[in-house]
Amino acid sequence: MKRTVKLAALLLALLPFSLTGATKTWTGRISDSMCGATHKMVKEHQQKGEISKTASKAERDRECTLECVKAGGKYVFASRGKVYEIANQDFAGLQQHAGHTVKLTGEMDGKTIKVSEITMPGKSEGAQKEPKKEEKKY
Ligand SMILES: [Cu+2]
Repeated sequence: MKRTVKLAALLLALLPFSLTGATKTWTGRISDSMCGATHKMVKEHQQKGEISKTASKAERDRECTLECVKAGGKYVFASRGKVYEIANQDFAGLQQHAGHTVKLTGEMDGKTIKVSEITMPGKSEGAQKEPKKEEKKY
């Protein structure tokens, strides 16, 4: 039973790839162009009162990304130590998953990705690995 479901999911997942060829999925974090892979702006945001000083690491990463974008930064995708630009900044999932570790699907052109889908990895399988409080918060 489980096997059949997995196989069906695999086939469904492969279908768009075979059609376009250039579409891929990566695991990484939605960050911002001011911070890149690490959120070095957190302290600055906290001094301005934009981020609570008692915020958890996950909250800080998320708030930092949102505040940096508000301040003129752009959403970026940080994966395996590299930072990729995102072509379609207005993609709804970017704000929704700011600061989150996600599975991002899109087409890469040089160092820029045009996003077509953003999902949270392990929501169905390894949900217990992720801290519960983060789900409640957002
Ligand atoms: Cu930031």
